[in-house]
Amino acid sequence: MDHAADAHRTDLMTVTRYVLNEQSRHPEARGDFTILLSHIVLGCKFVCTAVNKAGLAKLIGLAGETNVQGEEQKKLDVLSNEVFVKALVSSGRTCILVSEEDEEATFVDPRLRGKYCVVFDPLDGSSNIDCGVSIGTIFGVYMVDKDLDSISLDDVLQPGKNMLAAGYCMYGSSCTLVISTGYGVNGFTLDPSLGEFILTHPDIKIPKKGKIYSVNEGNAKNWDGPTAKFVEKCKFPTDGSSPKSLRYIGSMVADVHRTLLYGGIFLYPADKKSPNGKLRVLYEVFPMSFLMEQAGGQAFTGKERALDLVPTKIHQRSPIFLGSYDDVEEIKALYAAEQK
Ligand code: AFP
Repeated sequence: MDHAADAHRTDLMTVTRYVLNEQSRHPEARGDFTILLSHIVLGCKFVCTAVNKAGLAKLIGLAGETNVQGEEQKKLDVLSNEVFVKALVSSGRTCILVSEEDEEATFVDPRLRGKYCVVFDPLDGSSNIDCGVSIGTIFGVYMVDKDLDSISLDDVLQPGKNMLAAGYCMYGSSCTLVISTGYGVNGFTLDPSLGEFILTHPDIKIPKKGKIYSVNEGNAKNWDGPTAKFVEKCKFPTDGSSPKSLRYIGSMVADVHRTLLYGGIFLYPADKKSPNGKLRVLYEVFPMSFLMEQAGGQAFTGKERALDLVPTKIHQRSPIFLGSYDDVEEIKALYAAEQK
């Protein structure tokens, strides 16, 4: 038995320990955010287990189908939503929840209310479940600073720059939680033997310029001028540099995770058919833009800094270009040139 290695294993930076350390930045904090995060982490662990056994348990059947025991099955995204809603409400620290799965926002029962609003996509990329591609949960957290009896939808219809924290959990070859509380970005990997997320990617910084672009090129015929020019330049650079590689999974968490670690740009632009793009502002565009900026990258909508956008509807969409600082600068320059 390697006792030295075992002793080393007892000094692990778990996500809870990390957030408790972070709490010391705020002497007035009473541990509410740590409690909220531990409930989000519980939801991620539960969904991770469900995703891992999806093929075996036939959990991926359509909602309403029955399994061999004759019990009604739930589709994984429906199940994941229930898990997160229950985990967040039972934390006693939330007042408004916005989920991709629910048409309306959930206003938490006044007896269970706390000061945080959580916006989330419980299982993003779920059309990829059946073929085992990485999928994930995306979340963002706002704080309300007023009497909890007077909360309204406006408390979540805030620009992304007002988010207190954002993150995602990717269910892939390993289960990875990436989070920022506004002081950089850190990545944790679930150690299944301990059931704990361990800090494996401290202080993630995105390369200033990348060699990869990531987009659904099947939509190219409907793109606007700047997007078409940008992608053309990725393939046929005119400055003597090498062409970029194309990588596109079609699961935002996986595409953004690769972009964060390897650099490059992820884009889901507007097109003639979808003038606002596809991705949702509150629980896709904002959390990922928050993480990109915290890692030293940028996020742009085609008109403005993504985190400055003020949403007017909870399920609003926006075009998005995010990734390495220099790559996003290029697309910004193309849009600026078109304005002239
Ligand atoms: P699904 O949840 O329907 O699979 O959509 C995934 C997603 O919202 C996001 O994760 C992807 O980046 C994007 O859509 C992919 O969209 P396209 O299939 O249009 O490329």
